[in-house]
Amino acid sequence: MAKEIYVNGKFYPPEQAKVSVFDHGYLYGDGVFEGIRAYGGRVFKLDEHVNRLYRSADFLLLPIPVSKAAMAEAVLETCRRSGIRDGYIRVVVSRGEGDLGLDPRKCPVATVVIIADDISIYPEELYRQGLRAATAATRRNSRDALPPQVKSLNYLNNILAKLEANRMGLPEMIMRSPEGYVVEGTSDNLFIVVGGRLVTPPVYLGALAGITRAVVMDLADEMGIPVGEEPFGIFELYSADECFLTGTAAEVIPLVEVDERKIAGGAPGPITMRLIEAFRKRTAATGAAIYPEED
Ligand code: PXG
Repeated sequence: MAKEIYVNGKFYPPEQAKVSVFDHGYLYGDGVFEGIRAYGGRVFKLDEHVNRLYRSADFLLLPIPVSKAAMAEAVLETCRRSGIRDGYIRVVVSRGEGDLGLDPRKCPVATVVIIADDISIYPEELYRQGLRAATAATRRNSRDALPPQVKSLNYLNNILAKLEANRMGLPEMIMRSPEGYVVEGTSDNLFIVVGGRLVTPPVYLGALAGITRAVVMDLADEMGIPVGEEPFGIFELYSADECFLTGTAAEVIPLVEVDERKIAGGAPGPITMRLIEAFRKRTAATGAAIYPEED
């Protein structure tokens, strides 16, 4: 459980960890975030998450008041103070406290919050049986408006899609680009397997450059499975040999039904199962040590 929460360089018990109602993260969704996992006392892909956080903030011209190295150390220290070995870490950087107007010049310093908590994950049987999903009516944001590569505090189109999922009693939705290409889930990237090859939508179509996505591409490479980043539509999704989603929380999870159509006969495919196993080995064996004295 989160015991001590990092707010602007200091640690507070959860009930005392507070951010101003004048913070532009609250007033305008003006900020960025990361969701990170710890496995067995190690933070998985910590530098990659920190780098993505700073890239997202750079796009918003939002200066983060600590160095990347200090941010990585603050993440580890937050885990230590919460006694986390396996868990979920949320880093939030918002524009900071300002007045009620939009102008970011009124917010002299960004607010940095780090929470290390338990993780709620999909039940293990879903990794053996696979998820059901549907295509959402809500599209990904246009890259000409707010590029979806920016992991910003404005997740409203993902939330609208999640509300669709809730209404349909489904755990996930598949989101398309404004042009109708298949892009990703509400908080997961998507892969299909076609003729022994992995295909995932390119980032320029509006997919987040997922850290889990990159790990899966790397694992596939090591396993000699070809991988391509290519645009595809609903036809390729419905007729794929296999399909799975990837994300920090979901890891690698099979998708076996979309829009009440079975994919690959409605059961997880062999390449998906091999990748799930390889991913679990990778998360168990690598990462930044939270408790270095144990190494
Ligand atoms: N696409 C989107 C839109 C995301 O928000 C991913 C893909 C997967 O990326 P990573 O780097 O995690 O492999 C995300 C992940 C959660 C949660 O608690 C996760 C995300 C956002 C909000 C909540 O599962 N981001």
